[in-house]
Amino acid sequence: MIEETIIALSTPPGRGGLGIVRLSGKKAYSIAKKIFKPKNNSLKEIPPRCPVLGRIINPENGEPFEEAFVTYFPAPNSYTREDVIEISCHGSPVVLEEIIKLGIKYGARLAKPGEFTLRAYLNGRIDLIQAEAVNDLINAWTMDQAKISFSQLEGNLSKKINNLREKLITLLSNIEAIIEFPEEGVEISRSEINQEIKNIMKFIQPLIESFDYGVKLKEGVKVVITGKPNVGKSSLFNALLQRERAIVTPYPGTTRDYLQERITIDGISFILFDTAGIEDSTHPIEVEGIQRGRRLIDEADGVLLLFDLSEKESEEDFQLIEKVRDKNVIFVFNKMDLPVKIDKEIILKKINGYPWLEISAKEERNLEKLKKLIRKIFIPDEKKTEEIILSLRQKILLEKVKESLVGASKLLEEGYSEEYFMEEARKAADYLGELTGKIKIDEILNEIFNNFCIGK
Ligand SMILES: Nc1nc2c(ncn2[C@@H]2O[C@H](COP(=O)(O)OP(=O)(O)O)[C@@H](O)[C@H]2O)c(=O)[nH]1
Ligand SMILES: [Mg+2]
Repeated sequence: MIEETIIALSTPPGRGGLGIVRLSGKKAYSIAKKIFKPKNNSLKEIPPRCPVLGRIINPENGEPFEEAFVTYFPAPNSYTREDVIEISCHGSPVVLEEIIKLGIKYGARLAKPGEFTLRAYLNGRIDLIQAEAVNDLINAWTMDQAKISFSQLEGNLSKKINNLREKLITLLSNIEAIIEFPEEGVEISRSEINQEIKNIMKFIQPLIESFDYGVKLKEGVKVVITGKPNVGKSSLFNALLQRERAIVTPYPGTTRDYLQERITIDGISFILFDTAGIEDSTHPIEVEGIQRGRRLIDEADGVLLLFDLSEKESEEDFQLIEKVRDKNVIFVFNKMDLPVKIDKEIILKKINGYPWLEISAKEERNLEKLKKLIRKIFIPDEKKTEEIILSLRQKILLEKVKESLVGASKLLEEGYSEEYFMEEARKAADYLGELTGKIKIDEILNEIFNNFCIGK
């Protein structure tokens, strides 16, 4: 399969200032020579790693139809380690499609999602953790997330994992040597071995724990705004988004389905939900909206429960407090610009100990304070590891590593013979190998690269 030359549009589909078509494989250069003529007639070959200006032509009739810069990256100094050609031209869908058609006509085939990166992995330029980081970087919502992916792309997490695997393998081969050549007189005590295993575990555990934070970074922290009808949920939603996304009216029951939008607070991506509120209603549309709101609360990372300062508290407010009590919740007293009618003391007694705040969604008062509170309360502790795991695949493998190490350590402590211990420890080393892709599993590769965009 790696014999084939692949081609794809590497910029997003649609019209734009620039469009880039990329080719990788043995025929990339010859295809470029066929469909591209440098402006400088004396240039007989396309020089390596240097953009050359020229025209794209249809070789059948010699007719030029686009101006382009072509860059040639000869193997192995390219993204895929194969010969790569990048054709940078106008972002015109018809022109780009024509170039791709010509590429296919002269020997390339359309690339599958992530196939360029897959080749970079198969050809040994990057490992699997780095490949996943490429996709995470492309899909990052915030700079914080992008920076983590970039660090992984640079190989920092891989280095750590490789180190641990090497440590484990060295330990195993030392033990093997002792078993095979007892006459050499080399000795490692069982407690020394156990200590070494525990040292490795010390690195694994924080990585596993970092996933809770990582997944929040990657997917966004879900925050649901709830409260009685008319307390100002949609107004707060709009104020946080800084645009009139939700309809706001003085009539209760305006929001029937829920709305969701992303906002970034202090480098973290939040998904904000405006709901219909949890009111008892009989209108079928409203009932459905209210049920959806309830489900959202169950799945939320955080809840903002709103009260209306300008209205007397009601039984409904108290019920709502009970409903969200076991959640990560911030209580928000809205409409602080109006005369107070609510008995705040009664509410505060009920929400004893939970964070709360007064705001005015309408006059945008205390919104910055609220954002700070959201950031503080709704995000799991930032783990003190340098590396943060963003991928579930990585977390699951790390858990398996841990399990095997715990097992190995137990076998040692319980006095089983070395063979049993070594079998467990070897498993851990294999899982670490799977993590970086040193050990290759085809189904996993499909799963990873199918999530990529075409052209990457
Ligand atoms: N004075 C004042 N009115 C507000 C405030 N927030 C919302 N409102 C008004 O309260 C009414 C209901 O607001 P809305 O956001 O639709 O409430 P929801 O039903 O909870 O989504 C509207 O007339 C808003 O203009 C506020 O902070 N101060
Ligand atoms: Mg509303």
